[in-house]
Amino acid sequence: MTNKLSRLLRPSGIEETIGLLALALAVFLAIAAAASAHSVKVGTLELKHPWARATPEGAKVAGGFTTIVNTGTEPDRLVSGTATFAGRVEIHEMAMEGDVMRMRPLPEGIEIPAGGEVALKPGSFHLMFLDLKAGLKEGERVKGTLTFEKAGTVDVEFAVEAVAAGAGKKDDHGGHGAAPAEHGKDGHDHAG
Ligand SMILES: [Cu+2]
Repeated sequence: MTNKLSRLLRPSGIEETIGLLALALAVFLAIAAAASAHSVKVGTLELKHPWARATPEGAKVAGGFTTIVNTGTEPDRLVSGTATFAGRVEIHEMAMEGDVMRMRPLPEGIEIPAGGEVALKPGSFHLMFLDLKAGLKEGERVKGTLTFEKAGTVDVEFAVEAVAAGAGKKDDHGGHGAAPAEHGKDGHDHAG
């Protein structure tokens, strides 16, 4: 009777142990993922993994990125931002003009469609941090705010990632981090 019982129990005991290990691993992975990919919620919006590009020595500008998801039934609009580490923040886009990649400020901001999402990413829409007070170093978190027409102002922590992070093809000018020197060249004098 006892033997029979233990034979019945043993396999499930092992399964239980494996199950617990798997659960522990899942929890660990979830925590690790949460640490590297944070997000911020405000109203019907979620800002996924806000990050800024680490800057080379002496740089005065940096790019900021995040994907903004709107789960609401009305569109909203990213209209402005601030940063503790920069004199001012502008909303920019990069786009091909003929065969040259140029960037331009978007004074009207960026619409986030109802039930849709907009990615601020290298080579596309981005935040432009101007008049940097200090360089941005990989691994640190820096603070700012973003303001939306409807959702209002939200505190955002940007994870600073490597200069080459998010760079796509070699010929896309490395998106933004490689671009400080190119800003002026492209006819956008950010110093003014
Ligand atoms: Cu820019």
